[in-house]
Amino acid sequence: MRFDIVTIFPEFFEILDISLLGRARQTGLIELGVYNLRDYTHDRHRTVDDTPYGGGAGMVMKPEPWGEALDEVLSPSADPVVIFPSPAGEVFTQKMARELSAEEHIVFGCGRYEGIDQRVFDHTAERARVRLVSLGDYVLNGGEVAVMAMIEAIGRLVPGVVGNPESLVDESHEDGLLEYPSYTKPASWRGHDVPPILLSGNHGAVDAWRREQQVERTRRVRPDLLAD
Ligand code: JEW
Repeated sequence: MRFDIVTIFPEFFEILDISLLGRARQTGLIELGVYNLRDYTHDRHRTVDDTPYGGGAGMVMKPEPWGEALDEVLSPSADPVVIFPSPAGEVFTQKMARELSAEEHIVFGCGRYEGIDQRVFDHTAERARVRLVSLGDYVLNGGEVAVMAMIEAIGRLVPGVVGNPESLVDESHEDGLLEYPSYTKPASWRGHDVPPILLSGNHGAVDAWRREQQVERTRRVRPDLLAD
């Protein structure tokens, strides 16, 4: 899997060198490229934004630097997916992360200000599979934080990146339910005891209890997940 990121804040992604995916990068399972959008400008001030046609508050990202940056990042690629984080996109889910983990090349375009000139999406869609993706129904200041979250969610599903593949199937959202509560030693801590069933050694009873906890938790906190 190769991830490429176009951003005006390339330093933001330096943390990826030492996080979970750092190991997967050393082994070649995941490749990462980070591109500074300002490197694709030609004026003294390296301008990436301008005032919106039609008026209104704030600034919009100019199309030309995006065009040149994406020309370079997309050029070696057979069948890339280009993801633009956007509050107006489809909501990112575990299902989407699972699907994207099978891709060979994902390019992320990080907007700032009030967003990117619409023609960048339209033009890129003529050369690649473009998706506008929202991390959730709240407004961030730009796409960088959303891209970090998506890379972590997608990258850990790439075969070989997370140590034990069985630990992945048990997780929240993989089966449409929230996770069951977890406990470790000591068995009693500050007056709070581990549920005795977990100390019983009865694996069938433990599995049933955990499933019951998942359903109860999901019904209480996220009834919307049970609806579908
Ligand atoms: C998000 C990218 C780029 C994603 C999620 N666009 C826009 C916009 C912004 C502020 C006010 C109005 C529109 C900031 N912004 C982004 C926000 C992604 C950009 C600029 C984003 N929330 N916010 N899930």
